Amino acid sequence: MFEKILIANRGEIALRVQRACRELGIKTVAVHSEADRDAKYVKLADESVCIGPALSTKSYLNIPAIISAAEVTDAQAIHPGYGFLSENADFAERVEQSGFVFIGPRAETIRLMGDKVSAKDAMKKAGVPCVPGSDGALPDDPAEIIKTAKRVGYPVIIKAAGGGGGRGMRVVHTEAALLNAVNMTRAEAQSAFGNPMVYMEKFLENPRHIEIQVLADEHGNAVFLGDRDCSMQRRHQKIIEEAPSPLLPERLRDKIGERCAEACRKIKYRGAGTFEFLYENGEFYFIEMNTRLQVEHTVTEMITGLDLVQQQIFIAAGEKLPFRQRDIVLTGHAIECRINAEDPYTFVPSPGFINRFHLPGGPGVRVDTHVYGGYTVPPHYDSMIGKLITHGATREQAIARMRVALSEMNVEGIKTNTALHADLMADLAFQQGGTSIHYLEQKLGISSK
Ligand code: MV4
Repeated sequence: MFEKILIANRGEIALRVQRACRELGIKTVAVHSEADRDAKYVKLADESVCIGPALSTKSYLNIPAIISAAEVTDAQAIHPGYGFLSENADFAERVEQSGFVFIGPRAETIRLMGDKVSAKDAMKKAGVPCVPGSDGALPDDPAEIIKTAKRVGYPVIIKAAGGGGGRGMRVVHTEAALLNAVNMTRAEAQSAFGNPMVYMEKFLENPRHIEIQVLADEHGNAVFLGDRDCSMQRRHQKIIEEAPSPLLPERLRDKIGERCAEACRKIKYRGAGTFEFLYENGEFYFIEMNTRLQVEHTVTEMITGLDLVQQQIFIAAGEKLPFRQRDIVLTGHAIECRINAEDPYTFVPSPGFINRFHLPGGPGVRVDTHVYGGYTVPPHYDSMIGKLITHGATREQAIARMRVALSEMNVEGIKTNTALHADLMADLAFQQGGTSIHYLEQKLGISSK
């Protein structure tokens, strides 16, 4: 097992990884920007290294600075968290070339999944159901593009191979608009991702976003850890996630989960991963695979009783998964509310000094945060300051616990989105479950783009 791990991230996930290490008796190295110098989680780490100024590109995205920090502290492995360099194949490669273990999939797997065309192709071949569409990237020939759209059927969506997470997409409703949309998406893809490749899919009008969590080791073992519903989102920012997905028949969950685990075995996946699907009319359609730990891994932890960060570490150390699929039991229901430093209705960020910070507690309540009274939320990074997670025997109980937890939570000095979460816990459609990816934007009265 590793003796020392460097955590190449900040905020709540840096603290989350640190806790997992400390439980295992592994020493931690925190890296931080000048803006995060005084954060408590930096002081809590066994060692810390300043890797640059506040601007992410000069610190948390600064590959040479992070590798130097691992060298001077003699760390053996690097955990990338989520965001920043977590899905950067070049970073994973340079970490390994420098003699450290990257806690995540092999660089070539990250690269495969980073290109959405090659990811979809690999998953199709591995037996995962995909959205009907073009066979790979669209060709240049306009006649071929028109033919493909006719076969797929309007509306279609044009997506950039280098995109993902909602960047570089365009919906097309008529043949008249097709070629222009393809050209525009290509041009944007070229300038945003340096890759003009685009592909076409049938546009699903009102799906839910359901994802499957997997773990796979280097010895050919893979399991799925149930599913999560992440449909409650605005402008591709998830705000509430839950596990399991409401109103999803158990038979369908097991069937799609087994397909994902089998795909992991086929592509020799290693580490934690997430298969993202659109779910509509009882069918799953693969869209992307995430090769990192996700923000919402916590709801899976609550219903499985597993520590996903520790499992990542065991896998990276070359161990075998300590369980089989039949050992994975999903218990109760968990909900996560992302607590953001922002106005609850305009979504304008609200960084600054927090003079009072009171956390909820009680049975089935978990809070993952690096924040405390007296902390200043820096303006340079993502506005998420923590995650409030509740677990209950039923979805109703998890919602009731969330309602109470939100009422106890008190953050003074900055605005947070807790009022929006309280509104959603009281929302009848949310309570019934199964709302689509468009529900929140419709409720807030804004268009989906
Ligand atoms: C789609 C889609 C409808 N049909 N693909 C947006 C993020 C990216 N991961 C994929 N996205 C979508 N792909 C087809 N064929 C609708 C979306 C989409 C979406 C997906 C998941 C969560 C939120 C979303 C919000 C708007 C659009």
